[in-house]
Amino acid sequence: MSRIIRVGGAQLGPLQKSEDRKIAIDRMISLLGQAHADDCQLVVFPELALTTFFPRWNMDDAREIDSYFESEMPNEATKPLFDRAKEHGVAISFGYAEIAEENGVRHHYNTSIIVDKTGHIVGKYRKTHLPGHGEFDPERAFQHLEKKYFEVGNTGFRVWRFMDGIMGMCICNDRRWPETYRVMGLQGVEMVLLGFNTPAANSQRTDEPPGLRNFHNDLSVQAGAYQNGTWVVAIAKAGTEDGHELLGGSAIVHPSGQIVARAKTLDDELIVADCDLDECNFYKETIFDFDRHRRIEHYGLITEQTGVVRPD
Ligand code: CDT
Repeated sequence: MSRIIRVGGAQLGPLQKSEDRKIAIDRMISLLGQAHADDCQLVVFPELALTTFFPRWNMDDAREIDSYFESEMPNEATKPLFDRAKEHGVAISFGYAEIAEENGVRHHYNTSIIVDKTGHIVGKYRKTHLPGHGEFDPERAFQHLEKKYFEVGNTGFRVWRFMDGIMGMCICNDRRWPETYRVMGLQGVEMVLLGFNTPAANSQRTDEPPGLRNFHNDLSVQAGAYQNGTWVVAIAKAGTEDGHELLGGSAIVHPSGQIVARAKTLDDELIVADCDLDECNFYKETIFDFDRHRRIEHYGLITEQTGVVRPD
């Protein structure tokens, strides 16, 4: 039985602060339509797809902050996207800012979901590695306040049996950490869906050479794919939002680590690849056959210790 999934990576161009959910959803529906016309079975959208990348703004008013969050999914704004995906029989994945009520307490998470072709949410992931800082930082060229607006996710890196394969998710900064992929790799992951919003400049090193941010993006997703024998679908929100540039470079990465589809613009753009999940097998059964080659007796520090402890 063939396990080829035609995947659409739906990069989004910029969303300005003044633009509402309807603008985002209309554009997502348009990309979904292109993907359906191209016979895609799964369409992956970016992190925080429904709004501008709001962690660049320092806000203290709780109502203003919450205006970027969704407390239900689907909701009035996103239902047309769910309906259209169901109508097309296409599965989707996208990120959004989530308010979750757990044991009577409200929590704020940076979340992404997998929605099957019948419109049901079958997987939810809450971002683990929150980058940036928790308070306004005047030393930075611009703010990245994810630690202020989000709590560390409580889902961990789960995987789901989905579309005849094993799928996982991570979000943006998670892609830079090898542990992210390895925890999913240990559960047999065959495709990692991930969205990102990456500022094109380094707020703490504005003289960084051009291209280095793109290089680090590629390095992270290509290494994660190869070292775990998995497809990685890495999709950006790109372009200039209220004067702040975000990287593009959305890519679909083969389990060999090679990029098989790549966005060329910083705007709404669909990239497509036929992803054969069986192509993971060679890597999982040879060089990265974990069962034969991993040496966990030497890996204890990875879970026992967070920061660096140098020798005396
Ligand atoms: N959204 C997100 O996680 N962005 C981070 C920026 C890090 S710089 C503070 C990323 O890893 O791309």
